[in-house]
Amino acid sequence: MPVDFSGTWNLVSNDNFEGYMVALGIDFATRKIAKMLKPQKVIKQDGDSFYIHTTSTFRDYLLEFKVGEEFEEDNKGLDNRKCKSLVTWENDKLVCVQTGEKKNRGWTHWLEGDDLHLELRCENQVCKQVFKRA
Ligand code: YOG
Repeated sequence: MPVDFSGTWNLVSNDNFEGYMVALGIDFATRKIAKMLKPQKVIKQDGDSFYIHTTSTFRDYLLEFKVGEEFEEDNKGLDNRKCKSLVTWENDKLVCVQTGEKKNRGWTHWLEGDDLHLELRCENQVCKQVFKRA
């Protein structure tokens, strides 16, 4: 059975989100708000087609892609930098490389027990998030 990330997921931990936001150049006032948030992810997966909607009381971000097909990402409402993104499978992990102005930018999703894990990377910073099913 291939892995299926579909579902509604609530953030339960968020390690070094501050460092990740600093690396992205997010200003102090926005960081202060952002780190209080408990975002929710709604993921719809149909084979290699993904819809990932990250929502919060402050801002939301929608990403739709197919694994193996590079796309333009605008990061609207986040750092607003455009990049070229490519998501691939590495075994059961979903790995995104975001090529652009920021070095070493990307993220990895995987399932561990009943939890959804997300590692967010930018430059020398790694943020580790864990989500539980709503
Ligand atoms: O997820 O790319 O699931 O897109 C990363 C926030 C905070 C806005 C959230 C809004 C980076 C202010 C998306 C938080 C910080 C701070 C809720 C992570 C930037 C701005 C949207 C992400 C992938 C993988 C799918």
